[in-house]
Amino acid sequence: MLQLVIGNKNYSSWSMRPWVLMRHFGIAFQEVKLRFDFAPGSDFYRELSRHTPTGKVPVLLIDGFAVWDTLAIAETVADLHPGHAIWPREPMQRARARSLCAEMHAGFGALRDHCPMNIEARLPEVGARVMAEQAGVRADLARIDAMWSQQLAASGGPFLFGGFSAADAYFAPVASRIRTYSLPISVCSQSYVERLWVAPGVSHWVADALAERDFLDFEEPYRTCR
Ligand SMILES: N[C@@H](CCC(=O)N[C@@H](CS)C(=O)NCC(=O)O)C(=O)O
Repeated sequence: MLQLVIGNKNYSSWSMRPWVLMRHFGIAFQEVKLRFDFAPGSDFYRELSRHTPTGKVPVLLIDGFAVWDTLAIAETVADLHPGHAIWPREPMQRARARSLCAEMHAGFGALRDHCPMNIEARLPEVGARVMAEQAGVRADLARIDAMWSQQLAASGGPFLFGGFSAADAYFAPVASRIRTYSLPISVCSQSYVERLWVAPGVSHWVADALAERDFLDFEEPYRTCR
């Protein structure tokens, strides 16, 4: 049995990726949601420590055997389900998809720091301020825009490598940030954001996130009232 340990759906960008991926491909799994609480010794960390030494979600449990870190989970899901094109089938395209995911995994720190995922929020004024003040965010966004535009032109869309793949699951939280903060991107990339938003796995996660209504002050650096 597959179980996926995740955090709050409104906030947990890393949890979103494997959840969306498995849901998109119709891979059955049980969701185990742990409410975010990053205080030392919290229930979140205590429960998580049963599965991973990292103190971070997501964790995939295969009959109780733990796989942690999103990239490892994506690779493991692909291993477990070779019948699904989790990665593009063509080897060079697969290599490119892995490059983009690794780039996301290791990078875009300014965007992540200044525009944390908050699916429910609409914060265009914060986005405008961050774009004006943070060169790092502008650089991250420019790279994402270029990456998506090149990839969509090469593949013909509708997703980065044609059909939905791990790469699209990887960028779903970026699409969320672009929407929440109204970050300016090209028409081509914006239309990709809108397609991604209504893709089956992504739209299910978003619906759950909107229904969650579990707002946490430490995840809300920009909102003073709701
Ligand atoms: N590299 C990890 C990052 C996971 C991560 O940072 N998860 C956050 C939630 S989105 C978390 O669990 N944070 C808890 C903490 O930092 O203590 C992955 O790819 O899964």
